[in-house]
Amino acid sequence: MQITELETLDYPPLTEDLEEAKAHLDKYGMALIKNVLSSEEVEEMDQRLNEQFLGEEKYKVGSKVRGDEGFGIESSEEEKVSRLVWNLINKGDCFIKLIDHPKILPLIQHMIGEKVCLCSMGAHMNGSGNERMALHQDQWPLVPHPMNFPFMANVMYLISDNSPENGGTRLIPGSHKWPLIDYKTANGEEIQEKAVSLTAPKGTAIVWEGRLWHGNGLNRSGSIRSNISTAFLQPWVKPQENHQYSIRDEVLDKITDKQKHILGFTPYGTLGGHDGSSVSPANFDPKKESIGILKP
Ligand SMILES: O=C(O)CCC(=O)C(=O)O
Repeated sequence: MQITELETLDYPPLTEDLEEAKAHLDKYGMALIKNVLSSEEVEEMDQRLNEQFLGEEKYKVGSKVRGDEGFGIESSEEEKVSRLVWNLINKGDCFIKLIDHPKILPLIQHMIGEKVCLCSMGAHMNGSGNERMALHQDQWPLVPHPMNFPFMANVMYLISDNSPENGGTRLIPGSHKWPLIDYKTANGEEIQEKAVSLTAPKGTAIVWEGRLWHGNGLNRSGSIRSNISTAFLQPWVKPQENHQYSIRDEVLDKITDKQKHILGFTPYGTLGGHDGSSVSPANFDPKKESIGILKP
């Protein structure tokens, strides 16, 4: 297969129509959903993210990156202008609604099926002066053998306007239907050229399936570009974030039963339960209820 034979499409138009968005996902492997977040929601999330960025900076926690670490390139502390602010569920009530956003969840289910599990939720806060991350497929590194069906899907909520100037997300529409290509080929010049930063206003959500090639762009705008990634899996795959372990107690009280299902607090068939999955773990307290050594 020649690289020139790999079909690419232009970005689909923004839409607010659910059925049109599903058709875009099938054709392009992605959809751009307009006005998913209101300006008040965007402002609240933006404020919280900027505060968290500085807080993680102050306490020297979290992930500081330049962007090109996936190529094995090392950079100095000063060059690491971006932050990945992980596990937002613990970092502000405003993010909890993204676990099952009603305008987005049906699109995720369209791609990977009715039962979904949250892989992780984190902000990509790309600083000006960053480097481009390697183009990748989200689901590719997760399994020992590439599987050519979508078992993962991602959403990026735009908290900043995205444009080529501030390193808007770069995706290759149509690449979900490409034959399997290796990481090195995908990051060669010919394919890199096909991945262009999109232009879309804050409040938009980019939704894509796990086989679509994508990455971030170069931010040279002088300001941070923040997008929130909320990735989902079919429930048989181990998620990036172990939510049962990492969600703080005070946050757990604010989470609905439906959200707990998506966070993996319930078994899937015979998988992921406890004590043989015989107990519904939705309100299970692992410290009190696991059966230990018993004697007659
Ligand atoms: O920050 C971006 O624009 C892209 C992030 C990304 O590639 C991802 O979340 O998989």
